Formats: sequence, structure tokens, C-alpha cells
Amino acid sequence: MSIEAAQHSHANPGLIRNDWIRAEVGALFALPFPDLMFEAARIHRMHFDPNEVQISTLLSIKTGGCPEDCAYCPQAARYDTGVDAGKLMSLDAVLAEARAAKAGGASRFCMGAAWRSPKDRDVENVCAMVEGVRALGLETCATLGMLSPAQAKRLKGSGLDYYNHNLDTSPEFYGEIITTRTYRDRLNTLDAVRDAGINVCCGGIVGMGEGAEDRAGMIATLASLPVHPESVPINMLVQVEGTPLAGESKLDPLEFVRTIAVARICMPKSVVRLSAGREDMSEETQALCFLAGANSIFYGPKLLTTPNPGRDRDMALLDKLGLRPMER
Ligand code: SAM
Ligand code: DTB
Ligand code: SF4
Repeated sequence: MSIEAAQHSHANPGLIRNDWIRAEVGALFALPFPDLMFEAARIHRMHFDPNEVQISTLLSIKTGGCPEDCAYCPQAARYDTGVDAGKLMSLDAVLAEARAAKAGGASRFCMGAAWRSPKDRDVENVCAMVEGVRALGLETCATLGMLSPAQAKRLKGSGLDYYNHNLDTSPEFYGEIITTRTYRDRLNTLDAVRDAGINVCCGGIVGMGEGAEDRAGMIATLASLPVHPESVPINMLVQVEGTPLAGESKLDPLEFVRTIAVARICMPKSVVRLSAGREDMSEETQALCFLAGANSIFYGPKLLTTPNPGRDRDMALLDKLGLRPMER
């Protein structure tokens, strides 16, 4: 970090900046671990109760058969991963899952669909789900692929609280992972969601074989969006047999913790989600993530198609750490 930048951020700790450059973000990644963790925890405490964790439950409302080529994804039709393509779930079946999520202690229900982009008819069906889930007293989130401005407005009209659309990685590494849609396409969808007045949930994945500069580039891009995403999911790649990234060398868990800490420092007021990858993560690594400023998790035994820790295991962990669910 330059001396000016360091002075600037010390004079204004927790200041919201939208002009992060990669070199500054890279310098945060390179800090000694104790300094990085202390700074992240300090900033976390300025804006949040550090002992609270937001709890979201995921449901795949339309699984598999996706035409895109995202190299990490078990739902891409072109990879033989054993995930069968399904139809959009019925409203009743989705609401039954939402009731169970609420009973299990979730405050937000996130509906994911394996589409490149939804048809207008799909959007209508999802709007009915959003209305039903909200009526249960849950916050709603959807991730349906690319949206047009009109589709984003329609979803807002149904009461959708959050839309998840990830940048996934740095602009430079992106082409190694996805060729069927561009980084610009993703930014356009994020603009449409923001303009419609929906909260933005946007983050990425690490452990895909990217370099340290790509992790810094991803956080710098997220943190220099005109408005920071309200929710920032940081996923550790879940390696799925049959996808091109199966067998990729594993990322050091401490580098994952650093990514969470840097996201927290650069986006002080955003909720940072310790997202996919917890099934294979030790309790100690997860505890370090919470210390580094993560304050949300996906809760329930399944992510979209892959396993997540069971509810009992997670409740025991939160209990052991003295963490409480965040009220909505
Ligand atoms: N099809 C829509 C899209 O791509 O925007 C929505 C669903 S898609 C599965 C949502 C996000 O899940 C992806 O952007 C990616 O960041 C994450 N994801 C998918 N497969 C993953 C994996 N194997 N490990 C970690 N994250 C994954
Ligand atoms: C996000 O960033 N991670 C979630 C959610 N947004 C939609 C998805 C993780 C998917 C992991 C692989 C699977 O279960 O299919
Ligand atoms: Fe399709 Fe989304 Fe998977 Fe990419 S991440 S293959 S768009 S479901």
C-alpha cells in the first residue's frame, strides 16, 4: 500500500471507498497474518456485532441442463457430473422447503436456477415464489443468470430482496473459467439489479487455480463497483468430478481466510458470506473466517447440488463459538 493510502485509511478507519486499486488490495493480502486479521476484525466491529451471523438457506429450484460452460459447475449440461436436468419446481414444493428453512432458523431463502438467463415466463413463475416466500416472513434472494433491466424491475415488483450474480474471479482470469458469457455481461446484469432497487449479492470463487493477483483483482473489482454489494459470498471451489476443475490443486485454507479478511476491509458495511466449501473446512478454519469478518453462512445440508454441513453440526459450531443468528 502507498504511504498516502495507508495514512488515508488510518485517518478514516472503516471509510467506505469505491476506488480500490489492485496494488492496494494486493498489499492487504501480503500483510503479516496478525496485522491483517486485526485490521479486518477492527473494521468488522465498526459496522456489525462481531458475534452475529446471517443465516441463509439455498434451494435449487431448477437444477442442471445449463447451456453455459462455467468450468466449476456441476450443472453445466456439457460436463458429465451425474446431475440430472430437472424442470422448474412447483410453487407448493418451493414453499414447503421455505417453511422448513424458516423452522430450521434461516432468515433468508435463496432460490437458484441453472439458467443462462430466464425467459419472461420463468420470471413470472419465480415472482410467485418470491411472493409466497416473503409471506412466510423470510427475506428472499434469487440467482437465475443474466437479467434484462425489465426482468429486474419485474422481480423487484414481486418484492425480491436480493439478487445473487457473481463476478466469480478477476477480469483477467475470467476467460479461463467461462467462455459463454463475458465479464461485461455480468456487470450489465449487476447494473440492472442495482437500478431496479434490489440489494446486490455478488462475490466469487477461489481455489480455481487462479493466482494471488487474481484474488486481489476480484476483490478490487467488487470493491470498486459504484455501490458495494450488500452481500459478498466468498466461495471455496467445491470440486465436482466431471467438471474441468476437478483435480485442481487445493488452495491453502489460510489464503481463503485472507480473502475473507481483505473483502471485509475493502467492503466494511457489506455482509461477507463464508459460502460454498464449508463441508471440507475444519472448524478452526471457519472460526478464523468469522474472526476475519465473515458474518453469513449457507445453512442446511445441501448447497445447490453439493453437500453442506448438517444443521446440527452447524448449530453446535455456532454455539461453541458463541455466535448468534442475525435478526432480519
Ligand atoms: N445459473 C446462475 C448463474 O450462474 O448466475 C445461477 C446459479 S450459479 C450455480 C451461482 C453461483 O454458484 C456461481 O456464480 C458460482 O459462483 C457458484 N458456484 C457454482 N458451482 C460452484 C462450485 N462447484 N464451487 C463453488 N461455487 C460454485
Ligand atoms: C454463491 O455464491 N454460492 C452459492 C449461491 N451463490 C447460489 C452456490 C454454491 C454452489 C456450489 C455448488 C453446488 O452445490 O452445486
Ligand atoms: Fe449454468 Fe450458473 Fe452453472 Fe454457469 S454457474 S453452468 S450459468 S448454472
